[in-house]
Amino acid sequence: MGKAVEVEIANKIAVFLKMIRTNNPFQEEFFQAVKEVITSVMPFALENSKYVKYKVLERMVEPDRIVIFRVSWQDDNGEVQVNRAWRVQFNNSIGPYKGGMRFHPSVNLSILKFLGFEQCFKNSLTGLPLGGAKGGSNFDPKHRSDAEVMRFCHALMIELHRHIGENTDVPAGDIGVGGREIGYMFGQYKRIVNKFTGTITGKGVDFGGSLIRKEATGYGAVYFAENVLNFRGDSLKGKTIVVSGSGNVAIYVTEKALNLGAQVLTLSDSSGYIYDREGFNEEKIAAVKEIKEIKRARIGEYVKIYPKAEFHPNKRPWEVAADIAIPSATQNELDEEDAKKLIANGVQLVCEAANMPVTLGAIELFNTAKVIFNPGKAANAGGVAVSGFEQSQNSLRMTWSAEEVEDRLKNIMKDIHDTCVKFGYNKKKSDIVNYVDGANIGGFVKIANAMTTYGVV
Ligand code: NDP
Ligand code: 2IT
Repeated sequence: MGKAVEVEIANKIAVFLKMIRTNNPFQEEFFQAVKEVITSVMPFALENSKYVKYKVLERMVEPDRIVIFRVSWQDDNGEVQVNRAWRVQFNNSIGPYKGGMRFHPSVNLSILKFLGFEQCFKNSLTGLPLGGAKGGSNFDPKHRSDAEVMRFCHALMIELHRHIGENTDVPAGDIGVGGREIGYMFGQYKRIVNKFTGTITGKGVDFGGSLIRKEATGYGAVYFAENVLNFRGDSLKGKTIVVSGSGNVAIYVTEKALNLGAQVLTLSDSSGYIYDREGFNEEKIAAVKEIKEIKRARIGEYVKIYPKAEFHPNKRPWEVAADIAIPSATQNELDEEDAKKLIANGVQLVCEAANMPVTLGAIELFNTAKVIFNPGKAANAGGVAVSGFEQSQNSLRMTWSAEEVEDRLKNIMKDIHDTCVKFGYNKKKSDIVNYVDGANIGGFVKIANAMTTYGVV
C-alpha cells in the first residue's frame, strides 16, 4: 500500500470517528468498540465500491432501534423500586436479533450499544443466521432475595415481551443473568404470550435448554486458544493461565483449560483475586462453583477452604506471571499498566473470554510486543453459537446429546479461527496473525453483503 493511500485511509477513519463522537456524546464504550472495528474494516471497505456507495459502515453503526423502559417492582419490605431497562436491536440483516441481557448497576446505553454492536460481528462469525442485539438493566441482583429477583424479572418481561419473539429477537444471559433470571423471565414470557417457543436461550435443560450452553462460552474460548496455539505448532498442554472473574464464563474457562492440560492460577471477582499456585483441579473448581453459584458469596471465601492459596483484596490478577491471560469478567478490566506487567512476565497469548476486557492502549502494547491477542468477538462466540443450537433444537422439537453439541461447538470455534486467519494473516506485514483485523473483517462481510443486497434500508 502506497503512502498516499495510507494517508487517505487514515483521514477517512478520522472523519468517521469524529462523526461517531458528535452523534453519540458521552458514549465512551461504544466509541471504543466502533474505533476498533472501523480501523480494521475501513481499508477493506474502501476497496469495494458497493460498500462505499451504499454507506454500509455509516448504516452499521446506527442501531435498527432501541427500546427504553421503566421497570417498577416491590422489594421484600414492600418498598417500590424503579429501574431502567433497554433492548438495543442493532442489526437483523442476517437473522433475528440475538444477544444477552445484562443486570448490573453500571449498565447504561453506551455499554449496551458497544455490546450490541460487537454482537453483530460475533454472531456473523459463528456462520449461523443470527442478527445482533443486547439488553439489560441497571438492576443489581447482588444482595437481593430470590423473590425480589423474581418480581424484577417478571416486571421487566411485562414490557420486554412485546419486542421479542422466536423469529424477532431472542435474548439470553450475560453478567448478572444466569439460570435463575432466565427461568423467571422465560416463565413470565410463556405466561404472557400463551405459547411455548424458543424465544429465550440459556433455559434449563428440563424446559427446552441446550446441553453445554452453560459451559459453552468458557469451553469455546479455550478451544479458540487451543486453535491459535496449534496454528503455531504449539498447544495448551503444560501452559499456565491467569483468569479473571469467577462467574459463568471464568468457571468453564478454568474447567476446559484443566481438561486440555493447562493450569489456571487465578480467579477473581469485584472484591479481589485468588492465587492458587498449584492450579485449580476438579475439586477446587467445584468449591468455586459452590461459593459463587450456590452461596452467591465473595471469592475470598476460597482461602478459608484452601489456606495455601492467597487472596489479594481489591487487586486484579494481571500481576501474576503466566504464559496466557484469559480475561473473563468485564469490559476494560485490563489496561496499559496491566499489559506492561504481563509482557514483563513473558505472556505469549491474551485471549478475551469477556467482551472488550482489554483497553485499546493495552492491545497496542501487546501488538508491539508481538504477544498474540484474540478479541472477544471471535474467542467468546461459543456461547451465542450454542444459543443458536438451542434455537435450532427448539424449532426441531429435538434434544441433541452433550457430545453432539460440544462437537458442533468445537467445529465452529475452529471455523472462526480459520476465518480470522483468512482475513487477518498478511505475511508481508507481519509473521503473526492479526486476529482483530481477521475477526472484524470476517464478521463484516456477510452483514455488508446482505445490507447492499437489500438496497437502501
Ligand atoms: P457472571 O455474572 O456470571 O460473572 C461475572 C464475573 O465478573 C463475576 O466474577 C463478577 O464479580 C465479575 N465482574 C462483573 N462486573 C465487574 C466489575 N465491574 N469489576 C470487576 N469484576 C466484575 O457473568 P458472565 O461470566 O456470564 O460474563 C463475564 C463476561 O463474559 C462479560 O464480559 C460478558 O459480557 C461476557 N460473555 C458472556 C457470555 C455468556 O454466555 N454468559 C457469552 C459471551 C461473553 P462479582 O461477582 O463481584 O460481580
Ligand atoms: O455476549 C454474548 O455473546 C452473550 N452474552 C451470549 C449471547 C447469547 O445470545 O447467547
